Amino acid sequence: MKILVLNGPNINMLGIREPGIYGRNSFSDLLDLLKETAREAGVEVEQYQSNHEGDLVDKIQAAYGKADGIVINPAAYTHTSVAILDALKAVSIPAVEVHISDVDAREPFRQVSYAGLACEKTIKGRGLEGYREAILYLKEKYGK
Ligand code: CA2
Repeated sequence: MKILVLNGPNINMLGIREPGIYGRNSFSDLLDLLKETAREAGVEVEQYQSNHEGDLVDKIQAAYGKADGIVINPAAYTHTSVAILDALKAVSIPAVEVHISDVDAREPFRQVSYAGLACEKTIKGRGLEGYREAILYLKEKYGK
């Protein structure tokens, strides 16, 4: 089973500032967690991070016919991007939305998710562990 993990803008800056919101873990810790989870679950995980909306759209389109599941943290694009929503709908690959912080407990604009409309599950406020939960959920439901 192949799972594509997508991360949007500034996720590569994790651990550098705002530890009260995103925790002390770095982006490199996230990459380690993904590798460990892939091994544990027996799935193939590809991670892609970009600060550019179109690059994320391109990556979702390229997953068509290749990935069996998508885990996506669109970061700030969560709250603005109809393009990412449309790309997820176009490929129709089972997708899980992840947010490190509890977006519902933050500013009102963070409580709107476009991408989430194309995701069958949203995990928020669980820190990096949310990515692990999302991968295990997809493996459990669609694993082969
Ligand atoms: O909680 C999440 O996972 C978010 O998707 C993270 C995004 C934010 O825009 C979303 O509303 C919620 C931000 C990504 C990381 O931003 C940083 C900001 C300061 C220092 C380091 C990273």
